[in-house]
Amino acid sequence: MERTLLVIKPDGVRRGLVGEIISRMERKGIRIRALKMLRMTREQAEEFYSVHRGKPFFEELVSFASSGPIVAMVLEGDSVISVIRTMIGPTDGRKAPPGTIRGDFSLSIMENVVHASDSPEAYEKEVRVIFSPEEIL
Ligand code: 3AN
Repeated sequence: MERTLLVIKPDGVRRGLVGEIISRMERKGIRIRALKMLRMTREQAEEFYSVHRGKPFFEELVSFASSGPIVAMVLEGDSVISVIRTMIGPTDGRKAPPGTIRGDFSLSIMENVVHASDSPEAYEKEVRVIFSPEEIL
């Protein structure tokens, strides 16, 4: 069993897509091990996206990620990292195929509704920004 972090970003929460996205995870058979709503501080967002530090969109990304509440969850399942990356679709919502979360709900590369860890190493780093170990069941 593998774990991953899925974040419904401020645009997804603002647009009322929380239930839709959680429902897709549950229908797939993925287990929720932790779940919370929070607003990331600037410092948390900088740490969360530290691999993008120095890129032209970093500043805008950090501002966006800390612009409002997010819903973060730890999910568990067989090959869940790649399964969820498939379910969310490619970064650019304009190119993401219908049936994926971004393909169905985003027309933007920045405001693309969700984030999901892309490797076990990324999960370990990202989960620590948002959850303490006791919060994961
Ligand atoms: P993904 O979320 O698909 O793993 P990453 O990790 O390459 O994509 O990018 C992280 C976030 O940074 C994206 N979800 C998006 O919000 C933003 N982003 C990535 N590339 C760009 C870009 N070229 N212009 C603006 N924002 C971007």
